[in-house]
Amino acid sequence: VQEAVARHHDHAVGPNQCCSAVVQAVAAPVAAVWSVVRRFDKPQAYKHFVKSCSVIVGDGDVGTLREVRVVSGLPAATSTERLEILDDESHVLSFRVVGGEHRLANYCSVTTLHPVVGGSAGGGCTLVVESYVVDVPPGNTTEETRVFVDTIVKCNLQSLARIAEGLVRQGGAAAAGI
Ligand code: A8S
Repeated sequence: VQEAVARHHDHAVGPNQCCSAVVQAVAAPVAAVWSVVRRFDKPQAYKHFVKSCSVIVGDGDVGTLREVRVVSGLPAATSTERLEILDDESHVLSFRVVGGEHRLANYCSVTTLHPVVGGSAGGGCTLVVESYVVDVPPGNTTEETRVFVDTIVKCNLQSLARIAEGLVRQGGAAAAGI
């Protein structure tokens, strides 16, 4: 796990940028978690801050562009995002923010899934690692930016855990895509 995490989460961080990572344990096998994460066209399946999402170009492969509408109450309205990496073998997804009405310019994240050996759940457990790099918005500090984005990412990953664990409870291996 260490080696895979080091390889995928080593971001180049510019002078006015902020970088961080969030780790979430999920009591569901990698295949179940990946079935939710890999759907670049459906971030609203687990990201509660996403109101709706439409694909602008692409078929869900690398290069696909999506426009996300954000729920009210956040300092944001829309975000245009490009799929950079989708690796079904290594379970790596990365996207980059290329536009939209929000304050997180040049946001780029990488999400990787790692099987936990000897996990307690019958079908296995998963460690999700999500790291990001983003420009520090004018008027904010690096620390403020990290707290804001870490909070969003933590919410997303906790929701992802609940949904993947629910898939396994509901339909067992078949629903989990194993
Ligand atoms: C993600 C992660 C993040 C999304 C952020 C950090 C965002 O969608 C929200 C609020 C903002 O202010 C920026 O994986 C932006 O989606 C919820 C619109 C990009």
